[in-house]
Amino acid sequence: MLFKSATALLAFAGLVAAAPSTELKHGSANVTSLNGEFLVHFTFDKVDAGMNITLTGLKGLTLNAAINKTAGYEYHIHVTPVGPNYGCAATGGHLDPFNVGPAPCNPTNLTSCQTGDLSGKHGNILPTQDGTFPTIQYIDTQLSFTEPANGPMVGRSVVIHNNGTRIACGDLVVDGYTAPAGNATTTGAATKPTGTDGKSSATKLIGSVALTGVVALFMMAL
Ligand SMILES: [Cu+2]
Repeated sequence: MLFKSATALLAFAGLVAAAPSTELKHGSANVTSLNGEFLVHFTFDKVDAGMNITLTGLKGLTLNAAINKTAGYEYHIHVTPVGPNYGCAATGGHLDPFNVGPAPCNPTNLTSCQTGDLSGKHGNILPTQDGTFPTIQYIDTQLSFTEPANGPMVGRSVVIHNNGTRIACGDLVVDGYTAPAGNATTTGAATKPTGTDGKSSATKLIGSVALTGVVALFMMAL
């Protein structure tokens, strides 16, 4: 009888432990401008080595528009979302949770690079005659949807520059993440997202309480 209820409890614990997790795995950004003259689509996928990033140039990054034709276009993750009417100024500075500052990024020494300085680490977008380019793909080893606690990727934006000027921007939308109400971040030192953590911690707590009960019942049965 006792063993029977322990089995039932174990089955219950298994069900609780199997509750769906809300791990953040994928994000994307449509980086554009108010008049739609520029459009680059970004994707961000969590992988073991960091963040797998792709860029597809759909429109506008032309040789003709590039002020510095050999340097091309810089682009970064900025700390805050895009403002009304594609106000790229509202996006604040670069994501820089380790306070590296604006010194030039040396891609062979990542400690010299701001976390959000994607073009500093991986190279500028080179302009093309018609302004489109096929998918560029790389893995960034510094970026994470959840770390560091004071500067993860959630709630950010992506901005493309032409010789310094912000020409296009878009919110970095992370699947499964909802910004905590009233948490308008204005610096790189963002608070840790709490949108999904609370739920998963509660689930884990219920799971461990149930397991503790099972262990106690087994010990009584012995
Ligand atoms: Cu920027």
